[in-house]
Amino acid sequence: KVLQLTLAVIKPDAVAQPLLLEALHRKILENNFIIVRRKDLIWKRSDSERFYAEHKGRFFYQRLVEFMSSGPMRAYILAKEDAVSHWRELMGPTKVYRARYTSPKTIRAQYGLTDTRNTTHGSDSSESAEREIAFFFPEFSVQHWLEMEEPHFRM
Ligand code: YYY
Ligand code: MG
Repeated sequence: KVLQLTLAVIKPDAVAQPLLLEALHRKILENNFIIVRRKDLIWKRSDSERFYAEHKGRFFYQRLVEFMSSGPMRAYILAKEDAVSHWRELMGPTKVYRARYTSPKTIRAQYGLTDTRNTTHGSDSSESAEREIAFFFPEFSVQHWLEMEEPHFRM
């Protein structure tokens, strides 16, 4: 089976709650993702603006940029078969109240505070995963990982 990489981020609202951070880490493991890399970091406002450039001009852009640079985050590179869609499924819909209505067992439904403070990020395609992994982990080489690490996880 082919392992796919995705970027998962635990946002500042969730990192601020140590037990929630721990629970989300556990959830990743319980769902059989391989934790390829992990990093705790704090964004400058300019990092936030760059990462969310596609949303510039939307009504929530300022509050999003502000929030994502408001405190520590934890980023993971995760690997699994269909990692991108599996992590998105676990997260649930972007909007917390919609998530609570349509998919109450998802992370955002259970722990999200608002549409902006929605606990987690996940790449939405393998193309955005590649771009977002490079953004968070500029030192990471997919090629090197495929050669040196991925073979150890083959079943
Ligand atoms: O990929 P995902 O995070 O599920 O949603 P996007 O539509 O890409 O929006 C990115 C980010 O923007 C979202 O996680 C929170 C914020 N946001 C918001 O604050 N208010 C909205 N109405 C929509 C999105
Ligand atoms: Mg998105």
